[in-house]
Amino acid sequence: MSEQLVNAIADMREEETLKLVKEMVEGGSEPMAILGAAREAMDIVGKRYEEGAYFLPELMLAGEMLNQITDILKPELAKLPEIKRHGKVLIGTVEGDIHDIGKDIVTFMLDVNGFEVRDLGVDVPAQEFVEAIKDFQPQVIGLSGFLTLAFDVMKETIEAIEAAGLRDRVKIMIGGGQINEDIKEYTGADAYGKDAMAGVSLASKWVGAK
Ligand code: B12
Repeated sequence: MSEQLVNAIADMREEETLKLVKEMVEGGSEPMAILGAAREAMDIVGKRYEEGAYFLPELMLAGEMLNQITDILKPELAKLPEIKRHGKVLIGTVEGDIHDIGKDIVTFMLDVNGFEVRDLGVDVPAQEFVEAIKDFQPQVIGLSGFLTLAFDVMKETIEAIEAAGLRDRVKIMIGGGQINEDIKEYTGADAYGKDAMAGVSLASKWVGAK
């Protein structure tokens, strides 16, 4: 069924996609596994876009379908065993990048796991992160980005936090479609989280939650 879902999303069959997701949820499929299939489908959509088989409207429809899938899964995700913690996380998609579906899932998962999260939204300038750190006093910062140009912007954002004398007060995690360990090294972040649960685990570890 998971393969069927990957194909339905990748081929832009919206109605079938939503029907399948509902059936999978009712059949007891793991919500994280359903998200995994959606992510696999997004890679196919991305490739078709790169190859010129899909255009911007398809990317947009893929984004919409993903949002609808997330909405169906949210009540299920909220039922996952809660990891004990408590702390503040400031999150946002870095300047120049407007992808927010992945970030919103991370925000949601942090929230249902009891973190106080301030979400600065998308296309967030470095200085806005700096000001929000002063105001909100988070222990953890989450930077999200899906474009390759986000790598440099993440680096600049972390440099701005450092220049403001705030780097020692916060742990910084980064994530998003193309982010990996090498980008973590490049940007000077403390860690890279491959998915929302990794973000929750990192934040929990950093605030000393067991
Ligand atoms: C949907 C989509 C869009 C939608 C976004 C809608 C939205 N509201 O977000 C729209 C149509 C708006 C869009 C626009 C563009 N897009 Co686009 N898009 C995609 C697509 C298909 C899916 C992205 C997505 O949402 N994935 C699903 C989520 C759930 O992703 P995820 O990685 O599984 O998320 C998890 C982790 O990454 C992690 N995570 C995410 N953030 C964080 C943060 C932290 C702190 C942590 C710990 C973890 C974490 O947790 C998430 C949940 O588990 C990708 C292709 C792909 N393969 O990803 C292209 C893609 C990212 N887009 C691309 C491009 C080129 C664009 C445009 C430039 C197109 C254009 N010509 O205008 C614009 C960019 C505009 C801008 N300035 O940002 C390229 C980027 C290429 C590159 N090298 O930079 C991609 C890779 C497609 C491709 N292969 O060419 N896009």
